[in-house]
Amino acid sequence: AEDGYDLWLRYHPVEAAYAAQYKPHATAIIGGDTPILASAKSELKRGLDGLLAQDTPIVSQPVDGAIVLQTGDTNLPEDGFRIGAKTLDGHPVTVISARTDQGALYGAFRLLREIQTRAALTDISDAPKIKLRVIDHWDNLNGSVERGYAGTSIFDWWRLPDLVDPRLTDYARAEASIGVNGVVLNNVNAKADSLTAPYLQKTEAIAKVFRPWGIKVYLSARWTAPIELGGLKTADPLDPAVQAWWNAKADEIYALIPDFGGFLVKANSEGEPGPGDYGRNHAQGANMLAAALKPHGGIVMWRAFVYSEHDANDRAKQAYNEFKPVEGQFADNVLLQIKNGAIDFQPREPFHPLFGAMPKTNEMLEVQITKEYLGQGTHLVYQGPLYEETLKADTYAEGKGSTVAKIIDGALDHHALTGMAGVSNVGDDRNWTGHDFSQADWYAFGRLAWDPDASSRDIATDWVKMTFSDDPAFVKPVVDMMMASRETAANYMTPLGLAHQMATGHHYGPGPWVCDLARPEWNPCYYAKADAKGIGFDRTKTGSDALAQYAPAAAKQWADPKRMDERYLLWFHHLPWDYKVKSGRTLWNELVTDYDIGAKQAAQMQQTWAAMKPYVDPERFAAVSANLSIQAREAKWWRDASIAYFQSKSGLPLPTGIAPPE
Ligand code: GCW
Repeated sequence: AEDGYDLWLRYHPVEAAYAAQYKPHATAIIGGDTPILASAKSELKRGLDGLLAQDTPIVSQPVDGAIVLQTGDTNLPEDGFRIGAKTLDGHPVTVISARTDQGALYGAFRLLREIQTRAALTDISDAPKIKLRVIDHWDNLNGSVERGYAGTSIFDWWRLPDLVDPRLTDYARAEASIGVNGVVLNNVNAKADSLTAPYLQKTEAIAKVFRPWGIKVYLSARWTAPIELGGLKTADPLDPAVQAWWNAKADEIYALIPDFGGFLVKANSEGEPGPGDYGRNHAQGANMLAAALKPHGGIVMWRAFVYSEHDANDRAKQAYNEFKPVEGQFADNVLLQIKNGAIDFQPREPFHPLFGAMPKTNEMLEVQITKEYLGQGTHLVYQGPLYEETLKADTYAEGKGSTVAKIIDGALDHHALTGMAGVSNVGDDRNWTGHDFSQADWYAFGRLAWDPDASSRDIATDWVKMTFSDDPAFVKPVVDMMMASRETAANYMTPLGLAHQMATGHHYGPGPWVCDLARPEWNPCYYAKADAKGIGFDRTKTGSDALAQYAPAAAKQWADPKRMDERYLLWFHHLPWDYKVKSGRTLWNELVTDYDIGAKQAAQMQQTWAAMKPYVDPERFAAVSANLSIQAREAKWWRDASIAYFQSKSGLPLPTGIAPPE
């Protein structure tokens, strides 16, 4: 049955004409026997056997048409590869050459992708631009997944290390196929238990599965582990006993897992403990852990997602206010992991003001693959364009062209330690991600972490071909639908730069009226600030002045409501209902129109998909259809609930042509 388990690694036979073209160049597989090369050979065999409907031998001597994995090419960048035709001992072969085993593995996956997408086989060379390409699981040790919408965790901590689910190998294959080389196994809201000896044994068992696929394991570290596990009185990073505890813990971990990646830390945010509890700053905290990991080659990913109710004037400003003052103080094996925007994975946010603001610090980007604020497990919202928008955003930190991509790939400030993290959307559902189309977000994350300059449309095109069908009659409309889907969701959830209008706690449906939560910055009303006169969050000089956290040239693009991209309008400005937007409509009429467009676009996706029936297997066709009908219904719910609430503030009639709520 077509249950989506194979993801984009769906090696179904290509059409005969293509097979005839590829077969002469895929007669056999040759390569060394290291664990990673063994993975590469087994994947090539699996892929070629399936795609070309043949039995591809793994041989040890060159034969005509063999695919040869060659490593040790020091002319190539680490983990890069080159694929090209060569003659070996008189035999015409295709060589995948690389410097490292991992590079050869990536080359093998790339060759398969070329066949899956029916590309003409030509010479290719490629290398990752970002060093750490990391998936963050928010998986709890009890099997639940924070903000997970695809079942429970794939890590069965209960049965590990004795029972190692073979599914973990398929998981590792999928991650390796998109270039992911690190996985954080547990939630950033961490429990100390994950650092106890029994759990480290379990982690080691997972590391053993991941290692042959070039993937390192990392753990989220609980700040107060020295107290909870070590019986110490404090977790003060400047206390020698605390330092000694972490040093010993690092030694213990590396004795078990010599290639352990390091720690991810959420400190002093949303109630998690941290160095701030002892009057120490983030750099002092991060550096203490970094020192413990350093002798072993480990790194710390320190999250910049911090905010508290004590500074609620503008939550969007808090991270910058806390981190900017410690610029230049982080150890060289620390990365500051910054969410794409300053609030929290909204349908649209301007890029985070910390990007470019700390040139001496290794800055990495965190995006959410799981769709906490984007319809979760049921809405089709392809996030490639959202990630791309952030990566292409110009911070102007060092003049024009200082994009987020150039900051996180190290080019702008010459950093060698670079990274991009994605919060996983994987669970134990048969198809891994719940919604079949949510696989595309995972895929796009990997491709963009490999090449932050890649195009989300090209990525969607590859994904669609690999996952469903390469028939142009299918590919074009489906890719168009995916590309429009994020804008559609922004329209029916939070048009014109509104943010955080989702209902409390679960963040699924609309809740713009919620205004009574104890923590002001958790209330949707705090973000929209709608009243009888107008709507929007004033982040200019007359308001919170969050704009001033951006480089002047970046701030300029949003300073004047008349001259800006209106998709960010209410993020930065509080405006009267009768304010005239670029379309000539009043702000009120525009807002209503946008909600309505979003709802109509969501309904339209159902028609697009209905016409795709001949190209899709019945199982996945039905599953996607069902989700699209939920989405269309809920887009209307979003529209109607939001309009009704904002109308209770504006007191204005609906513009002509807009049907009243049903
Ligand atoms: O957006 C918030 C989520 C929390 C999450 C937090 C974070 C892991 O609602 O569930 O906690 O972000 O990123 O730390």
